[in-house]
Amino acid sequence: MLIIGIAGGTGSGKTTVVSQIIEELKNEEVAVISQDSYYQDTSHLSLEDRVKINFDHPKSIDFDLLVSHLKELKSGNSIEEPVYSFTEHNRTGETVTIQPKKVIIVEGILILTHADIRDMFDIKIYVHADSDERLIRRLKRDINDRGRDLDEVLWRYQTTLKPMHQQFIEPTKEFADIIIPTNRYNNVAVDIVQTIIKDRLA
Ligand code: UZR
Ligand code: MG
Repeated sequence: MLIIGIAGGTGSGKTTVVSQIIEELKNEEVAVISQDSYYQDTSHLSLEDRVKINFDHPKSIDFDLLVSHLKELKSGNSIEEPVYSFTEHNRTGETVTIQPKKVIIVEGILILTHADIRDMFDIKIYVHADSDERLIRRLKRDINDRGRDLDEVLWRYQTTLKPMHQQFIEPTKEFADIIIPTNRYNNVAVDIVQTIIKDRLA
């Protein structure tokens, strides 16, 4: 089994890189796990209080559960990945069954901040885009897909996303084996990663 961690700031293009990497893999060969599914269970809080959570701080992630799930997969067992709701800012109570696969990809802004998780990755990737690019992408996504407005997104960016990025996310670049620049479309880096995967699987 090959476990690949893909980190990078919000709007850096992690999701795009993941879908490009797995394009040539068969469904039965790969599973993708998102850090978003592992936000802490916040059922004990009201929605009003959950909105105030700092979702860009490492403590918002249930790393214990993520570590234990990766260990299960490594041992050949399936896991129940929690399903997260961005409108409720909480787990839905539902889960999806993830079977162990030859390639497991874990993606998320904070996944390289945790030493135990870093140790479990065979390949660590950091996706880099300039902060203005990332802000543009984040604005478009939050306004078009998540029903937020311009002022709210900019306020969150300045007060939370930017400082958390500088404090926790950007420094994890030094742990990366590969840094993929995504200011523009980049297929060379993806080709290289695909070649490494094929090589390891052969
Ligand atoms: P990516 N996030 C939400 O917007 N709502 C939640 O309930 C949980 C997380 C955001 C989080 C972070 N920040 O910046 C982003 N906020 O999801 C990470 N606010 O996801 O890497 O796809 O941008
Ligand atoms: Mg994403």
